Amino acid sequence: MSQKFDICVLGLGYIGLPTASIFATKGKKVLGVDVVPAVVETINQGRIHIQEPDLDILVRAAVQSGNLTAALKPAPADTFIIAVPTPFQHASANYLPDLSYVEAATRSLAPVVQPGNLIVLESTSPVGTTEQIQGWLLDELGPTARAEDYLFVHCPERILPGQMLRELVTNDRIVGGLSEQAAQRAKALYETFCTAEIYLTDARTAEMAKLTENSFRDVNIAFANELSLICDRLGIDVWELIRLANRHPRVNILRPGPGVGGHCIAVDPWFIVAAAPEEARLIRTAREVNNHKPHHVIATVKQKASRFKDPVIACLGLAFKADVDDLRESPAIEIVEQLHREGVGRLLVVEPNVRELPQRLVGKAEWSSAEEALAAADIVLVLVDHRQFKGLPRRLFDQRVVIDTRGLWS
Ligand code: SAJ
Repeated sequence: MSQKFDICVLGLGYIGLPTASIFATKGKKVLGVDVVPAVVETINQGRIHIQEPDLDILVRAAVQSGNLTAALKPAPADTFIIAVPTPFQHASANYLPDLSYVEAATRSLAPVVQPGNLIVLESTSPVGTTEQIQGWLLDELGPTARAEDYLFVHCPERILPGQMLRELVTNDRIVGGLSEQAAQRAKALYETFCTAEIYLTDARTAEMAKLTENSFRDVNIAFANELSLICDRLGIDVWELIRLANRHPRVNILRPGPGVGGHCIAVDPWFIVAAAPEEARLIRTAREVNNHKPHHVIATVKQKASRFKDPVIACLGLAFKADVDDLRESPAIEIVEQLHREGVGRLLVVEPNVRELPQRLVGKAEWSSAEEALAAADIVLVLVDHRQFKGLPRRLFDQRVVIDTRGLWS
């Protein structure tokens, strides 16, 4: 590919794809790169492989304008944006961050990068990663390459799944540069579509800011989840309790749930814990409290189910939160799977935002409509507070044992 692009975005997932598309609709020539051929093909047809309200319209517009093309390999560009996953290794590896995708994406730039290029890390990353990508790139370019010839910044995304396209434009952004010049260049670039404030800082502070935001939310959800356990023990309605406590002018308790899902809040705090294990005691404990919550829900269901001979359990919702179809790291799926493993009863699953039973639950649970599941159920387990469930007539829940992990009607 000989054409020179304004921007080359590596990773066409939940962050890379909207970012590449919005730049393209603002007139930038964008190359989107993904290692999965089916993703590249889908996007080049103007279609999408992930679900997010209105993303299909944006991508179609970007591709039809001729400004967005997808490919398997990067090509020369003024700016490279890295938006690949940064998962963590599981408990056995002490939840250490896995930077292999960031490293591979960075090294793949070596054949095309030119002095003067800006390299932006958007992926949520442990403190020090922007310095590391500089190191990997220079290593790949060889001994003649000079660090000062390339500009590096971290510009974390903060968009909320379900509201991504609005938040992409209206959220304030933080740009942390390895140099002032790099940060200024990135600011000018993001002003192409971002209408909010763009704050400049150094790369390490920007990395930590992103991790801090998600840890703040995790700690606050853990407080709500812990309250729900305490209330279960003391026979208090946690939703009523929180509603009343929140009438205090300086109290704003979040909502308990079946656990914390998604691929951000349940992951990012571990990056802080891994970097400062002795200091990050509250952050670690919050993670543990939230990780424990699905087990509490399972124990509650088992206890209620023991009253029935052949219990039928209607499980309402599989997504990781309300009104999205994203099933990744969803506590609801973990709970349904474990209920099956423990043989707790017949499991009827309802998920209005997904077309069929996810592969992981095939043979373990039955796909059902809300009406059928509620008619057949002895126990109704509310796992997600989707708007479709809020609209169900209350009489359908009468005579059932209801375990409402989300406070559907609160
Ligand atoms: N949850 C609760 N109780 C609550 C709020 C959330 O149990 O009161 C649960 C949700 O059900 C879900 C999980 O927490 O399982 C996470 O949901 P969320 O809506 O809090 O956050 P995400 O993961 O969709 O998006 C977060 C956002 N971060 C913050 O709000 C600080 C978003 O702005 C980030 O861009 C995103 O992480 C990310 O990509 O890092």
